[in-house]
Amino acid sequence: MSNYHIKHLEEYFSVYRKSVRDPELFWSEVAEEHFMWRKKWDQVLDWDFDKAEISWFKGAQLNITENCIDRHLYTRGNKTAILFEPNDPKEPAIHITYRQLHERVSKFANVLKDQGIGKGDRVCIYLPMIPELAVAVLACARIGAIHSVVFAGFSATALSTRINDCGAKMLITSDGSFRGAKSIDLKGIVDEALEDCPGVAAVLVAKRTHAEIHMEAGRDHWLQPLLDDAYGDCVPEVMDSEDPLFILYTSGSTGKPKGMMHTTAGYMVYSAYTFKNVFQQKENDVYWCTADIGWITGHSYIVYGPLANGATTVMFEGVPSYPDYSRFWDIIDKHKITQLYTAPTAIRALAKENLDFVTSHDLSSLRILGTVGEPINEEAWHWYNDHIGKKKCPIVDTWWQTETGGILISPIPFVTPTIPTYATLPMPGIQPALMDENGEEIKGNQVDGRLCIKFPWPSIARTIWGDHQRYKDTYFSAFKGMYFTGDGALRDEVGYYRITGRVDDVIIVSGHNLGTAPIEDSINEHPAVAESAIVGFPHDIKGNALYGYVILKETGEGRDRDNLRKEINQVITEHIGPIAKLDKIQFVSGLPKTRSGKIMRRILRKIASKDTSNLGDTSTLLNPEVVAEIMKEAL
Ligand code: 7RM
Repeated sequence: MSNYHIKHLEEYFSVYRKSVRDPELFWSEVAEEHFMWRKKWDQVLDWDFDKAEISWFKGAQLNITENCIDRHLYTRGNKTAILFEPNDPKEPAIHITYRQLHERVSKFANVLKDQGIGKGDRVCIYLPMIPELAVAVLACARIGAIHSVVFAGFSATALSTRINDCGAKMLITSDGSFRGAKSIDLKGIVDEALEDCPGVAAVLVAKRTHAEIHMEAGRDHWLQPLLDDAYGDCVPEVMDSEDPLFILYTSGSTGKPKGMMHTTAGYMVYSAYTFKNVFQQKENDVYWCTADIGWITGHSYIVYGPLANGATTVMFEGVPSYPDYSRFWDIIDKHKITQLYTAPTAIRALAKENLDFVTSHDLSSLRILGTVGEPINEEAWHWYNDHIGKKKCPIVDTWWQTETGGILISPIPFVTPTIPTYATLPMPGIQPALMDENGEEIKGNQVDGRLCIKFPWPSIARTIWGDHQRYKDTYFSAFKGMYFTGDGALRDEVGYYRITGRVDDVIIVSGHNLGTAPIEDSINEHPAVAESAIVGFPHDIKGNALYGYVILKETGEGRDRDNLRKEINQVITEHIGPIAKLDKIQFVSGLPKTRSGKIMRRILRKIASKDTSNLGDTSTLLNPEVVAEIMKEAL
């Protein structure tokens, strides 16, 4: 039996039991079996959830890039590590082998050193999805600098807030970026942001769009000439297991963004372990995660997890709609992708388009499909299953968070039987608990509650950068001795988990707890509905009533609105019951979304409650124009 790679359901159960019975033995075996250590640990785990203190593999020494790159050179030197697919399909794709990656990362690392960056320094990376982004991340890790990647769709204010919060002294960026037919003046945004960032002494600028940009003398340096002059080998910095690897910001429900800090050894072990199992990776696979490296999904499942396993990982610069809506399917066909990992929001957007975009491409290379980021509704699940996987590819609905570093609940494909909308079973080492409002654990099956995790796993975030108290308050105070996820979940009769959404999205109507996700699911079953979002608003008698924002498909556009409203409520009544009927239904052309594709319900709640004097922080909004439209037509 291998702890590292699970291939049968019985094996899953026995590995899982072992991981709970003796977590330290389990994780130490996984860590021994598959990674390269400069020095082994003295203690596997030390933890205290009350103080929010966790360390794994204490006393061990390693460098994560040795695990992700160097050790593959003997066996996979000429294998593609990173396959870069540019925004413009007419531009050639670039295959970067492990050997080339080694050289590029080494050179970049030497450039960082020449610029005075060393172990423990924070380096902010604000780059589009070009190879330099992955290389910069790895170069930081090579020399022990702490990277903080900021998604290149964020505004100047969002960027400067993050730079200042983590105290970055260097910024790595590019002249501009391509997104579909648009090119974006990234450096202009950087210049604006840096007006408020006195701590940034140097900016390295990669060339991508070749746009004319301002270069601040003494501060800004073109990257390429520095790389050309750099030495192609860089001795990796020997890091302690608990040395910080990166800081990644995630928005809280209130207040400023939280800089989640992840450390070296535990993060490496867990991201690699879950990648191997959740994607059942084989040597000749071509794996594609469509996320941006600016999110945790990109960190763990484009860069670190795949590379630690010697996989080929695709980096796509563009968008699903350019040059047309067949781009994803075109890339799968072109590169013979074996695993596709994407977000429900992308699936819904693509499912709205003509099916010819899909059927004109050969998708037979696909073996496994994945989703992440939000609950997937049944309709989208079936579309993905029928039209993309041709009913042959298991769908892994992976539940996790920036804070968890890796996937916590997910089917293992070809091992765990899947059910639409269920993330199914915990990964080995993960001990979920459902809690009630009184802080008691709800035992048994066919129950729902607040989702907590009872025991640490290797890649749990160690703190919020600069604010350990907030880390403790946010995650370890709601339920004593537990990590609180902020999500609600139900456990069905066989013990499968279904994530029902953020618990702050639960609406109590006439004393009934209603999750927004199941209502949205049922509305989306209506043939004329493309997408929807439900929020609560105050109601004299019921306490709260439901307000639905609904995007229609083209086929619904010409129809009588009041009839549609009746039909939608009829569908809800059928699926959930009359209690979940909507008091108000507003038809909209879009929903306010964050740049990572999550609906900003806070704004929708305010509009529904006619409380629009202060919408709060909207700086992470992808489509602010839609907010104005919704407000104007609010009911
Ligand atoms: C990986 C990521 C975390 C929040 C999380 C959930 C929601 C993520 C799923 C999901 C239902 C899923 N990190 N979420 N995955 N909900 N099913 N498979 O998304 O920090 O950006 O977001 O996303 O609410 O708490 S994140």
